Amino acid sequence: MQTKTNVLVFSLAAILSLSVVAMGELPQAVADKDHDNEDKKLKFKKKADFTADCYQVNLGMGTNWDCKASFWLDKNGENLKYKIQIDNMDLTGYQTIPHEGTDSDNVTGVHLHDAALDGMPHVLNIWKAPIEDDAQMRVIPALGIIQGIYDDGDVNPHNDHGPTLPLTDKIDDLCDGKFFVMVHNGPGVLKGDAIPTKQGEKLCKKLSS
Ligand SMILES: [Cu+2]
Repeated sequence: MQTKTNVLVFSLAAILSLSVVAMGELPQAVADKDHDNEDKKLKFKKKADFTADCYQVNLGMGTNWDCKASFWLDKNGENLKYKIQIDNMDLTGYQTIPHEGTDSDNVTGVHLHDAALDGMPHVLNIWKAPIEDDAQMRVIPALGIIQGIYDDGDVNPHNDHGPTLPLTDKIDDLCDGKFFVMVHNGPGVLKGDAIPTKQGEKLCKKLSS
């Protein structure tokens, strides 16, 4: 039979051991929160470092096709996380009803381009044609979302339409607002310039110093 003292001692011991467990686990919990990316142990801020609002650059496109994108650069300038939201176009299958006067609203390719380079070639091939180079790329077709992380591991020097280039060689162009996302549909193209936010400007300053 337990005495009152025994119960008290037992309770104190239990509370102390729980506290020790909680204190021991706290740093791990913080670390997990910082590294909540499934694919890579990276820390990205909540707010974006670059944002892009798309506009139509070719005639003959569906009037309500649109996209926007957010980008996050890690503090070492080695990984660029992106999230592209495409509206009223199909990534796979038939998520939207084709609009009258347009043959198709299917996306044929999504890329990052660099306006500082001759001929504005690709820096990253994201989706469909000519190739998908980002190992972390994920698509949620029903929501029109493409996301991933661009890093130097994605480099693909194949020589046809556009190679994927090392991100770390192009950070200055990115920081200068020269990167843009393109969503292709045959002759139609949506274009969105990745413009640094205040937070992105600060990070770019740090990286260039
Ligand atoms: Cu393109």
